[in-house]
Order: sequence, then structure tokens, then C-alpha cells
Amino acid sequence: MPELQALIFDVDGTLADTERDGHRVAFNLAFADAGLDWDWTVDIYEDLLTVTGGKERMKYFLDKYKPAFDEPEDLNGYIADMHKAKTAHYTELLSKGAIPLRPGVERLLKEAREKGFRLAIATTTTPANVEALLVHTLGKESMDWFEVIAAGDIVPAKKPAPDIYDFALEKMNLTAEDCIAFEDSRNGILSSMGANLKTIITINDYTRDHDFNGAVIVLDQYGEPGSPFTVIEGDPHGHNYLDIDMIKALHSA
Ligand code: XBP
Ligand code: MG
Repeated sequence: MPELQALIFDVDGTLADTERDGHRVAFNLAFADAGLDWDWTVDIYEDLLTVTGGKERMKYFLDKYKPAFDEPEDLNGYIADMHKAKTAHYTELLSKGAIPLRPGVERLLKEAREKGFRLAIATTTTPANVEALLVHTLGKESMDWFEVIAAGDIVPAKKPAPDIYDFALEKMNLTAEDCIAFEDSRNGILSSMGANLKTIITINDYTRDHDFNGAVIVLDQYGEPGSPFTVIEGDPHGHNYLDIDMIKALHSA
């Protein structure tokens, strides 16, 4: 196995728990703006999360939950406009500090940088959402910590397709063996493993029952010194919080 060179992170659910109190809320605000009574409850949203991408998710919702909806002639344009409104609400929520990073994320990113690892992002979410999260949690300069931010419609086929990870690898001129991926969901690991990347999973409330077969380890969180993770599945190689040593051990195992 070549030496580990780069860490590639998913965003939603991995860096921060953005779905329930961020994206879901922003979709509902956009629907209300448009005079629609659509209500994406916490429960319904679990089903909607089976489809990645906000525009794709809205189409899925219409097909499954609103079959009687009188569709406008330009449905794609209608959805794209609503999605723009959603993005504005979402970035506004983040600018108010609505969503913190998950435990251990900031520590791990800083350790990786100190030790000279290359960082990238591979996400389905809109680029403006990544920027809003990074800027409002880690500061403006954190945008430069990631040499590639592969996001949103930059590839036509979203997760679970491997395309977004393939794109990031190509941009970094690295092979899958040089890297490790960080994900939180079934669609995420299908995408990363589809690109042949070893993958570390942290679960969250929406994904704890997902199938993570093939992950190098499944954790409840990265943890912090003195505030350990719980191992759901896999060998933590003697560690109780996720740091670079542990990631290297998982990568070379
Ligand atoms: C994240 C998503 C995103 C967000 C919404 O998936 O599915 O669609 O829910 O983002 P992953 P947009 O973490 O697997 O990348 O509305 O900007 O599409
Ligand atoms: Mg995710």
C-alpha cells in the first residue's frame, strides 16, 4: 500500500450534522416563500435523504408524495428557482452559526495540515453551502485548506455514483490508494468505494442503520482526547479518538 497522502471529506453529515436542522429547514422556508404548504418533517426527510442533491430530492418528493401537484411547464426551471431560494436560506442559517462542526473535526483537520497531508472535499451539496459552513465554523482562510472542493453539479451523476470522488482524485493527480475518504451515509460509501477509496464512517441519527459493509471502520464520532468515540464496527488499532496515527493504521491495514 502506498503511503497515505490525502484525506477526502464528505460534508453533510460528516463534517457537520447539517441535514435535519439545516438543509431540511431551508427547504421548508423556500416552500413557504413560494406559498406551498409542503412540510418536510424530520421523519419524511429520512426517506427523502435516499436521494442526494436538493433538486433531485425535490423531484423525488413530487413524484412520491405529491402526485396530484399541477406541475408547471418548465418543471426544471421551477425546481432550480426554488433550490436557489433554499440555498439562500441555508447559507443564511449557517451564517448565524446554526450548525457547528462535529466533535473532533476541527482538531483532525488541523493535525492533518500540520503533518503535511493534502485535503479535499467531495460532496453533493452546492458549493456555496460548503463555503458557508467552512467560513462560519473555521474562518475564511479554511477555504484554502482544501486544494480541491468538488461539489454539487460539477459532475452530472451525484452520489452514490463515484464521479465526485473520481473528479477530486483526478484534480489532485492522486490514485485512490494514496487517499482515504470520510463519509456518513450509504450513498456516500457507495460513491467513495466505487472510486476504490478506503472509507472511514461516522454515523449520525439519519444514517445509524445504513449498511456500511466495506468501511475500514464505523464510529459514532471522531472523538476528542478525553472524550472517546464508540466503535460500531472495526478495529481502532488501540486508539480512542480519531487522529492521523489511527488513520494511517486503518489506511495501511
Ligand atoms: C448531501 C446531500 C445534499 C444536501 C443538500 O449528500 O444529499 O443534497 O442534502 O444539498 P452527501 P443541495 O453528504 O452524500 O454529499 O440542496 O445543495 O443539493
Ligand atoms: Mg454525507
